[in-house]
Amino acid sequence: VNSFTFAKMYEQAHEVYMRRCLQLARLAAGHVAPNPMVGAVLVHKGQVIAEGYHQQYGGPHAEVHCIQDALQNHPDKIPLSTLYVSLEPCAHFGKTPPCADLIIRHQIPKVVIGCRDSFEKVDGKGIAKLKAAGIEVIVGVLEKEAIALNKAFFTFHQLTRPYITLKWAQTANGYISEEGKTRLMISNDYTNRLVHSWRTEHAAIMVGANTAIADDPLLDNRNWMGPAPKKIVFDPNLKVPVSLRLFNTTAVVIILNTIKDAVAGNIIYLKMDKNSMIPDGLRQLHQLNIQSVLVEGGAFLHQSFIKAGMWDEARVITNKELLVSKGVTAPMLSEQVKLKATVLQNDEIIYFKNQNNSFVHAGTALL
Ligand code: AOF
Ligand code: ZN
Repeated sequence: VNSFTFAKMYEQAHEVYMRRCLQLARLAAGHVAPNPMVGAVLVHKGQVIAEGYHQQYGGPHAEVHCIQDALQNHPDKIPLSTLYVSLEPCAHFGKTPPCADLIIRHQIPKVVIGCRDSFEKVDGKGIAKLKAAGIEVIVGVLEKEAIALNKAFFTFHQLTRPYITLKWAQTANGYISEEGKTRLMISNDYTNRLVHSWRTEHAAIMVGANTAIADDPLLDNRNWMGPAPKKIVFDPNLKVPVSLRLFNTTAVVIILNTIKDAVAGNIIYLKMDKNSMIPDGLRQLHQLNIQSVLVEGGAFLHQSFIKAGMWDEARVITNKELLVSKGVTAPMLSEQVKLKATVLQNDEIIYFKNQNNSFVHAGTALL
């Protein structure tokens, strides 16, 4: 066995343990946002002796759970083990004390990290702290997967705007509405429920003023379990009446407009710059800590996001049996990477990724 093979073996071993971290991290899906999902394992002589993950927003981080597990079962082995963690250990006092300090205190000699944390209070400081304490640190094992796992979190912190998912439903021949009809029923019970699961996985849902008025949607997630997303109406000229059904809710409703900043009950009016509505609107949503938005149309709003280049993913539902002869055509994506297509009943569901946002890698965990 030559040294090259040894190197390869170690690399693969790192990946095996990191894969377990990612698996653990995913157990918290839906429970930790806007925090990232994070998993950790402690390995002693090739054996996993402890595991942990960030389980609850505001609760202990992955490293804390993992080290607690080790303290119960293998306390003597901790200073002789390697800690694997899918995200850089934190260095700040947030809702919990810094994980880097905990690792140092327990004299763990080596830490293998999936990817760096781009949250400004961490952003390399955790790695620096560990190194300064003499700990051997390896960064970037299964990095693409680790980033993809928390794609909204990284987009939010690196691009200072929410992660944007565009969603629309179209007929077999590419129309999203039919001329002369107020409502074209493209979706069915299956796709409706799917859309509600998508809504639940985002921090907010957005529609344009015309769609809000024409469809009078509830914009809630009643057909899926989980926290209620905020509702956003893109209404530059404030023409949407508050008598619409979407306002009849305890959820926060944000109205992006060009006229006023104000708060009225659960309604927040945010004034955007007329000349750069999308970038400025998104900047303000970032300030409100909204990490991800599902944009549900209509076509004009979708096109505005596409034109601004400010979108990350598109999810298109095509009813393969429905044809109309005249209407509004579906948005066009110029830069698109087709990631996956599935068929649900009579519908094809296609996922696209904006390839210009290169740092959000299409790892296995993307979808
Ligand atoms: C870690 N391990 O398991 C997680 C980390 O408010 P706090 O104290 O919970 O801190 C939240 C920030 O900590 C979050 O924005 C992210 O940067 C990092 N999350 N760090 O060391 C973990 N979940
Ligand atoms: Zn931490």
